[in-house]
Amino acid sequence: MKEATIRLIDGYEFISYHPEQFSNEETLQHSQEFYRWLDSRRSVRDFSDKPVPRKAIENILRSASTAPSGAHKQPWTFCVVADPALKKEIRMAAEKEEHDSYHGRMNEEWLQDLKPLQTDWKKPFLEIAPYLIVVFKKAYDILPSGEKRNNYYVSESVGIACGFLLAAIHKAGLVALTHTPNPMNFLSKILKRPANERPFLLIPVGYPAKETFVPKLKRKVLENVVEFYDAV
Ligand code: IYR
Repeated sequence: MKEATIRLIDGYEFISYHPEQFSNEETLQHSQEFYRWLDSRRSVRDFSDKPVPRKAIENILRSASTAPSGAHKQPWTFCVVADPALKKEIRMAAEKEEHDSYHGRMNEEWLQDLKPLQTDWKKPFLEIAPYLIVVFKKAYDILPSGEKRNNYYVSESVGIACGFLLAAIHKAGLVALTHTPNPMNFLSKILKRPANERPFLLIPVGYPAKETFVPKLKRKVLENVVEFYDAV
């Protein structure tokens, strides 16, 4: 490993960066292996109640918090809910909203689009999964003095952090669901979050149930999601 050196630029400390480098062949191999591994991740709705080590959750959240963010503000709070009474409260509130969504708030096209997933308003996984990670985005920061400070590209930043979070969960052999009860403001109330935080995603985490089935989905092929602009 090359030793890191410090350089002062306009009074700010920079550190030399030496990311791992591979041969072209190794680069190809690593990219393929990573794709295959990431492609094996699936959203899961059937959880086991088997306990998950708290330290694993802490490491997963450390990974999520390495995500790039606007002006490096890291505008996120991950609330980790393990208390059964709180999980029950969240389930009740989510199901109330979801019931109304499935019975009138979502239009026919939306309901048809969800048919292959076979979801409904009932969310038992919110009580079964050992942990609920409730992700909040921070529209702005509040300094200890009470002064407000701006955050930038907040949704982009928190979205990327959630991507890292899901990858870290997968790496640990755990499963998750990116759940979006709508509206989500009940989460701010139940978890008593400050005014600068808005709920972003509700992510139950745990081991999969003994028997877990997921929809047999096909992912779009590269040609349908990528446009290359090569020299002609
Ligand atoms: N929030 C509802 C509905 C739902 C919406 C989408 I878009 C999904 O991909 C899946 C579900 C629910 O969680 O059931």
